[in-house]
Amino acid sequence: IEPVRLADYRPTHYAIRTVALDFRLDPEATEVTADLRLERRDGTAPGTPLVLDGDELELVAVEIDGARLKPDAYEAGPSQLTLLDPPAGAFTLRIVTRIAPALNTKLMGLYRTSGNYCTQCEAEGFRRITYFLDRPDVLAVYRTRIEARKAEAPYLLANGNRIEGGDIPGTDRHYAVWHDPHPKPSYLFALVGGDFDVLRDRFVTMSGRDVALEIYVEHGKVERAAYAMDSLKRSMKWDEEVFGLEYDLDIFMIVAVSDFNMGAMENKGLNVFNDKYVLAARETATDADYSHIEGVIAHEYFHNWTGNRITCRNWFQLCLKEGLTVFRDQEFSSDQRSRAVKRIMDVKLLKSHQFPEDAGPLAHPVRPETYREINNFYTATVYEKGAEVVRMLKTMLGPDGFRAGMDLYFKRHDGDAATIEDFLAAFADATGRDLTQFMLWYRQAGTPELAVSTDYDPGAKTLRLTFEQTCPPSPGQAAKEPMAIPVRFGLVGPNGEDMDYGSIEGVAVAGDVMLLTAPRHEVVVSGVGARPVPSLLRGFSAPVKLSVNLDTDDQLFLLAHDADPFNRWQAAQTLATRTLVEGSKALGDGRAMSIDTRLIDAYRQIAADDRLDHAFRALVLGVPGEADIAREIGSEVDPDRVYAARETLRRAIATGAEDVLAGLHDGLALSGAYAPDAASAGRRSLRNMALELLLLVGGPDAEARVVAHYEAADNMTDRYAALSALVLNGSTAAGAMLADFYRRFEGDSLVIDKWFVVQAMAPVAATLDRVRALTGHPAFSFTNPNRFRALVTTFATGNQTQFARADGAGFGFVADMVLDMDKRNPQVAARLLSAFRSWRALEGRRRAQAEVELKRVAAAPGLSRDVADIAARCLQ
Ligand code: BAL
Ligand code: ZN
Repeated sequence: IEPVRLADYRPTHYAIRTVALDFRLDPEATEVTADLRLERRDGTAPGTPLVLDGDELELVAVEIDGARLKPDAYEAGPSQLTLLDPPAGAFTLRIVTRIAPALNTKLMGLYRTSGNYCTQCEAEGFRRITYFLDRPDVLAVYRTRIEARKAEAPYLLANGNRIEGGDIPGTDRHYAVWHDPHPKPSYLFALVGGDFDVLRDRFVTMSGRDVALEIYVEHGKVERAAYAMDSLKRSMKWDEEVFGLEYDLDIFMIVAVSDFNMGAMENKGLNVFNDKYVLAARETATDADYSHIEGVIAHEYFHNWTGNRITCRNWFQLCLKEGLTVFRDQEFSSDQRSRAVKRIMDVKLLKSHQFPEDAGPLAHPVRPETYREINNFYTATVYEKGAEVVRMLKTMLGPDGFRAGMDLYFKRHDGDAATIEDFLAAFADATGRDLTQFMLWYRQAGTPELAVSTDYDPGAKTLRLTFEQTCPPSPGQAAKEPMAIPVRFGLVGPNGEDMDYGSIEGVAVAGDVMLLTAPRHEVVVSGVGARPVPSLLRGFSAPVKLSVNLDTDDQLFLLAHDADPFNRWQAAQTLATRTLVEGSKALGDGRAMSIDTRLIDAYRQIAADDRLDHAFRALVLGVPGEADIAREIGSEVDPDRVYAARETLRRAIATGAEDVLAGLHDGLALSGAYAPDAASAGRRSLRNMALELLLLVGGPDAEARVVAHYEAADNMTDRYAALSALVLNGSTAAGAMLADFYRRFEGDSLVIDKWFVVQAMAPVAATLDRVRALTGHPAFSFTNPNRFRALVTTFATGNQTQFARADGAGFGFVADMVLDMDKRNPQVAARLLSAFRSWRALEGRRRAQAEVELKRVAAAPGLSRDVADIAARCLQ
């Protein structure tokens, strides 16, 4: 497959000014009439052919200005329509296509979900509806007419405002017409037709626009949309207050569907959501679900400005809208909840998903310069690292400089299809800063490594800090240039408080941020009255791998005293990681694992410290995940040893803090009405962490405690915490509890997904057979992406020991699933295959097994572009 390259970008020869669409909805034969008002762009020679994209389309008719085209005037196939000699002036092209939503298993374009019609057009799904210049730099004003049988689709929705509608006399059909005044690219087009319940509300914007808010859900689920509605109103308010951005239509709609490839989609005025990010009730959704709903509702809403009003010139610029919008939703959640806790959770996600991606064969820059299949670039790098890059910009420019840059970006580019260069130019121009070097964050892949050595001279009262940055090679990028790395810092004095200091030489400093720009900086801090422990990269001020020559005592000191909560958490992670990396090596050599008792004491103290946030304490007690440890080990990884080391450390913490943990579990139970707010959720998270650890101590009491916790639970967070603790621990009572859980929630598909997830994660040899058997369970489905991901993708990405079994059977099963799924839904298949991305870091036997399976997939006939691309890149 030929790659698409950024360097080859050219604007289109023709512009599409307006689009009038007419849909006659039918499951097997929907007819789509598109009237496109086109004109040649300046500089295009008359007679230049017009080449429109298509995908699996059946052409019914094509006309120009009302006259049918002669067969020799065009060439048509399922994936292209070419007008050989278009008119010299502006003209209207009418294209009639026929599509079959019921047969659309890729869930791109127009498809069916639970008997309703819906669309997904990002990135290249619009071409599955009609022939079009299906790329983000072609902006047009859309008018959409939809017609359907009234009984089948009482609601007919599209982008913009509804301008007309009614029954079609003498038939059982009706219609609606929608008009979206804001020019938009085709990927933001949406249509929904179906039968729903609707939750309605209103929001008055800061300039007084009265906006109707509507959330469409499956019948009987309207109460479960209340939290989503509340999150939407808070998001609208927050964007006005923090960024001065206001909503721009009279209606904002969200439709929740059960079959969806992504989490949600920001179509103008008509967001379509995976229902797991809309529906929540106390008995069915965990606290994590609630916070995801809040975050995703905000994310899609915020796209209205960062994505829709200003869109991407081409798909290489995907991070222009995604990285920025993730940053915005992270900031929103930080303001709504606890900033420190949110920051730790975001960095955990970055380190466990993006760092491994950046360290393996699928590594790519935040703004890639080449792709074979754009669907494979909706990645942790584009989203999460993209958000970190925006965060660094704010750290470097300060809040006022950042806001000035954002304001200028909106002022300059509203209505444009823009680039990362445009984005950075707005900040450079608003602040007078040179961001040339900063641009490398968008262009260079790989996680920079920052090694720091510190040396205090008591005589001279100086602290010397030597910083050295390197960045490992990544595909297509052997050598890297030094990056601009903002390091937020403080010096923690002997009394545990931040110390004052004199001048700083050797690096540019603004406030508490040093800006590293060279491969090496020798920094001297003078006027340092006593030996400090430097606290570096506070708040994780740059997405780098930091190593500092601080010993255990210094790290314990930071864990106990650092004024920056993120670095307190990081100190615990650093100490635990050292213990686990050493421990897994020791276990491999047949030695016992050594655990410093001071570390266990520190965990105990954190657990017991009532001055600290509950959620924060729970996060500190969560030792690094298996993937994090594997990444730290780097090569020749044996997942069984990693798992054993991790369990040993967790058991040591549990044993060392047993009385404290029991006190927390007994004392933190909440009485009264359930609330999903951050404080209550934090309390539950600490109590559930205590429960999980207590089970590791063992004994009949521990298991009985978990069973009692399950029985007493009045919400899904607590109930599911008990279930996962038992299942993941391999406890004898797990089987009965799984059966009970299934019975209780049999009709509730989002909860049954959880039942599949927890079984796929069990780190025991029987899991593979169990997962294979569950693919035959009546509740399993290859057609519902959430269900397939719950069982199969969770097994591949959330169960390191069983996916990477030494006998290769886990890899073999997942490869079979990829090949099966690829025939139906290539995006879901490709996502599953990317679970192999760290295969080269495994020890020899497993590595060989993974390679066999990857090669088997790569050699299979008829692969989708999505899967072929991931297989080839994994093997390169
Ligand atoms: N644009 C795809 C879904 C999202 O990131 O919002
Ligand atoms: Zn997004």
